[in-house]
Amino acid sequence: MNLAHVTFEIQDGLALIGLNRPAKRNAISDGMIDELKAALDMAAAHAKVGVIFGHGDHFSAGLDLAEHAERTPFEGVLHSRKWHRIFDEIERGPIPYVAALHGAVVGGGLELAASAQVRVADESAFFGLPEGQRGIFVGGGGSVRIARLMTASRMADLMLTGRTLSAAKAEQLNLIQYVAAAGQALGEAKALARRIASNAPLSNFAITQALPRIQDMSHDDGLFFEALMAAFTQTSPDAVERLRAFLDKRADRLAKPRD
Ligand code: 1HE
Repeated sequence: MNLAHVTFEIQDGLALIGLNRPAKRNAISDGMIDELKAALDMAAAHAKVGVIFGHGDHFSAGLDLAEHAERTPFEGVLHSRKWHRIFDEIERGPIPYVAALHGAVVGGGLELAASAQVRVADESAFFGLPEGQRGIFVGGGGSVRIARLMTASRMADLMLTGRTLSAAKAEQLNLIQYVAAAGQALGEAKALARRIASNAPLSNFAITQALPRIQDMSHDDGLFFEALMAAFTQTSPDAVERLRAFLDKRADRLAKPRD
């Protein structure tokens, strides 16, 4: 597949996926979402971790409103369900993702970012859900993912008032985990991704596959599923060697916190 709205590159075992419609502020069109799906498939086949970022001055201005204005309600449902499938591939797929955020991270752009396991934003980033102003609703999984990250009440506030949040505020409200200096989001995201890539692949798989599903379970089912997953990861030769390396004092000890 020729990519026109997304870039794809493998670098140090990482898949770098760039949203690439800067003239339209990386608004997510049908073409872009199809290419994003193709890029996710390539990443799963060739990389241990993916990094999603935006070319130009913004991560993404969200849904392509010009295309959306032409959709019938039924087409709207199908469109939303397609985004759900593709963003689920990021949140619950075979490899973890780090989102590198700057500029606008709004609407569907924030829904995309929320599907990554780790989000790092630089100081230029601003976050918002202007769906109320546009007369629409979230459709990319935001009412599930964003509400869980920041609480439904915080999300309702963003949607009702249309206000935007700075990176510092977004970190305080659990929308993101890291704030980087201006221009450093991608560099930080790659550094985090390299660190994640050094984990046992089966542990990363368990984290991306099991952790979000356990959040959907009852207390008892969650604990049982956790025990099965723990036993399963422990059987890999990788785990056996990593545990032995620690006990033989060949493994790195934990570093002190940076902040
Ligand atoms: C777009 C879009 C878009 C820009 N769809 N074309 N998202 C929004 O409501 C955010 C809408 N965008 C903005 O508020 C601003 O564009 C920005 C703050 C992100 C950037 O401002 P600025 O001044 O740098 O750019 P601009 O002049 O507004 O936009 C440049 C071009 O990008 C312009 O097109 P041009 O042909 O006139 O040059 C814009 O029309 C175009 N553009 N954003 C289409 N979003 C699955 S449900 C998810 C629901 C949502 O995502 S709702 C939130 C939608």
